[in-house]
Amino acid sequence: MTDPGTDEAHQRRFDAMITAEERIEPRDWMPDAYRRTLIRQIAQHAHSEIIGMQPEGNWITRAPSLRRKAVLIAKVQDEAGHGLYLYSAAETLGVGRDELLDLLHQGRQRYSSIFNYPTVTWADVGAIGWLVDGAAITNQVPLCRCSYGPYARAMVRICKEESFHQRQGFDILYTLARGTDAQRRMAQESVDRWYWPSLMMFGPPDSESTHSEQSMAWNIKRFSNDELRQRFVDMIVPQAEALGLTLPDPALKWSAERGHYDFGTPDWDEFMQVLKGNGPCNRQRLEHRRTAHEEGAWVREAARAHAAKSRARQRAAA
Ligand code: BYC
Repeated sequence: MTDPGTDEAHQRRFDAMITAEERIEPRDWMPDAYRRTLIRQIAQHAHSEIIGMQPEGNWITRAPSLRRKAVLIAKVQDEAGHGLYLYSAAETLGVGRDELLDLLHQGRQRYSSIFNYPTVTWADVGAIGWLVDGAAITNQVPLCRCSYGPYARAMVRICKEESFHQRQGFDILYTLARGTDAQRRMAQESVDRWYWPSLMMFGPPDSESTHSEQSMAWNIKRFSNDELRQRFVDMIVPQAEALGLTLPDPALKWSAERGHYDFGTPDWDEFMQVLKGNGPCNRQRLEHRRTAHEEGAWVREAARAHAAKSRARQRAAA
């Protein structure tokens, strides 16, 4: 049994580390609720990375040139890599990757709402890079200063790769926006579809966010959902101008008084429906993931057999 006196001392030390902006490492004592919050967020983030491979993976066979295809393959591979860093970070908190994947497959853990929308045109690959990766960077750069060491360190590398991803999305849209009329229309139509869902990526409004206050007190989240959403809008408005495309938001307007762009309200009913599993592609995404996992069983088995053989060989040689 743990001694309550010791727990109190641990809690005091933990609180002092958070106040001093120090990093919490896997072997440090941490409150159960802190551990559970991190597992929830990191797992959700990892699941988003691997489910996020599907909408873009859908275009690998149809990319319009060899160069675009090579770049897209590399980007989708990067996302698998991000998933791996993040599952590893979650494992330092005492959960297994298999366990987390089971929870995803059973629909008991979430992944980002954004990946439940379909990629119906090539321009969607550009819009995902520009808007979705753009939103991801805005959300994730502050996570490089998250109080949990392994998550913060994973974020540094992920953010570097995400900035490159955003540039490739911008480049696709820039090319289309300067192409034929049909290409320009395709780019605009795609931005029209992805703008609102990308604003929803930051989560519900602060007034509805259940976890923000505690996560900010623990230095897991450094800014609220609405603060990051505002930052994102401020970033993309001039970028849309450079692209020569418009954002489908009649309320968008510079506010000299606030020093920020005013913008409209996303359709939060739609967001809630997507979270409940009723988005356009929820069922398809999970089904595809489960099938990929089942079909990959022989790879995991072969890797385990190989590891066992290598260990046996090492033992024999020692
Ligand atoms: N989608 O209290 P709140 C990528 C849930 S991958 C689904 O504000 P929190 C990429 C939330 O979980 C990008 N669910 O929550 C990959 C909670 O429900 P539960 C992924 C959402 O955690 C491939 C409830 O709503 N990035 O960039 O304080 C290709 C209340 O919300 C969403 C990350 O995961 C959502 N959008 O804040 C290209 C970043 N929003 O769990 C690109 C790390 C909220 O109580 N995560 N919910 O049932 C975070 O920063 C935070 O978890 C969030 C939400 C800002 C997302």
